[in-house]
Amino acid sequence: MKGEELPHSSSGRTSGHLGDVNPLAAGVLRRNSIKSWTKPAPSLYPHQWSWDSAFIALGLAHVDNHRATSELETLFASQWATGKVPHIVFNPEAPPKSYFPDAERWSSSALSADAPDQSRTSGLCQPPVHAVAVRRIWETARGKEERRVDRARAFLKDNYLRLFAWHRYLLTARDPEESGLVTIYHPWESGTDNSPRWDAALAAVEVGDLPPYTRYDLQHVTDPSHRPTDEEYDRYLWLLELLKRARYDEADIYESHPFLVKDVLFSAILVAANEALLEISRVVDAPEEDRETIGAWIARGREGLEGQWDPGLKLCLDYDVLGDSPLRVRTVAGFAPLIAGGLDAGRLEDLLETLDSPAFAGHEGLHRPLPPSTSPEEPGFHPRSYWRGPVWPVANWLLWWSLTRAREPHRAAQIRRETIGQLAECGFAEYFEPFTGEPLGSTEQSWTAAVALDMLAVETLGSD
Ligand code: 2M8
Repeated sequence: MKGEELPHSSSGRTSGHLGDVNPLAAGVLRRNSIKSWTKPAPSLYPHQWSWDSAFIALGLAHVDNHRATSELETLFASQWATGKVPHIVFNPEAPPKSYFPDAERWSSSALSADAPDQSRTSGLCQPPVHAVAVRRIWETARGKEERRVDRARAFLKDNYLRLFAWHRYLLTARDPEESGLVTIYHPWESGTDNSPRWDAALAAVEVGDLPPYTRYDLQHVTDPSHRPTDEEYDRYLWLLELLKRARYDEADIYESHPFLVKDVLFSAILVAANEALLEISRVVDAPEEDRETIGAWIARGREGLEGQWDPGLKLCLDYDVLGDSPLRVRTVAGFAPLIAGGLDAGRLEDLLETLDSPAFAGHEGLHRPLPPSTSPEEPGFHPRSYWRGPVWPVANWLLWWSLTRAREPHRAAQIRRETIGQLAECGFAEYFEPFTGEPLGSTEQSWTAAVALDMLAVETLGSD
């Protein structure tokens, strides 16, 4: 794709006009696109990431339906035999020494017969936003010319079984207890990598004899404090080493791994994705039996989340399987029941109270009333460090979308207005300092642009 100049000032900020956000966001996705898929960011992330691609497809559905479908098809082409959709599909043409851990370090196809032969992937997975994106592709095609509707229906038909296998994997291999909650093996699976959600469970991991490594991520950011620390990286790499020793075998991992955590955000996204899958199953005329199964998955997920509710904090908490205890930290993940949907009025009120409280969007001194990824009242809060405090547009999207589904249009509209305003003011950064609005991490982050496209377009869809 040919690059196109943005009206950027030297500080990397956009023009400040709300009306410019849509074309500028589309430009970010065009510049980050490679063949049939899109890099999460120009240089920091040179491969295909799973949930980034789902968000990217969601945004692309509004501007280029064909690209939206190819984004997901490329990702699903690397699905494991178990149904797992890998968290990274490596780009064989990425510049050398641009991202670590690389495909060699994961060695997934050499170690596991379940890994795909034709591509190289990581051995982990990420939150399953994909069915939500597939449904969006359908929603944006519906009511358009016949050819487009037929193409979208065919795409749904081709991908329904892949989505079903992906969700079944999460409901079985990742929840042998049938708790309704997904177990993650690594903070990278949560997508909120260095969040203090994981501090206690990670502290219990003893790092053994770690093969040497060099971090390349630090060369792409202006300040290393925006990224996880070296101590965190040692633990991340040690957990990877242990997964390799288990040859990525789920039963072995469950037996021996020192990091097994029930992730409520991941689990809630799975519930919402199952709602989308249920709708997709109707479009493709799937067997009634499938619909019953998906319905049962939704109910089990919501029940599991209810069991993790902390009435004192008025938030939902992750659960450390090995420590047999809830992880009592206030982060945006705590709004999981809102994302899962189907709430009664009391629970919704509790969550809205927490969202508006000084622990989150009501905190004094915030640049904009948007929830920091970690509550500023938490000891683990850090306003510049990645998932420890900065505001993430992609997390705002999850809340905006959930509030819309919960029929809270005014609150949803406020998040949308502030998010789009932030991007108009500061550009499509990966994340933002909550008190100053300073853009942090990578510039031109694809999913930031994608959620802006979706937020700007969806009100005209009339379906959400
Ligand atoms: C971040 O995670 C990767 C590891 O997967 C990294 O820091 O190197 C997270 O923000 C994750 O949620 C995201 O999918 C990925 C690519 O944007 O970057």
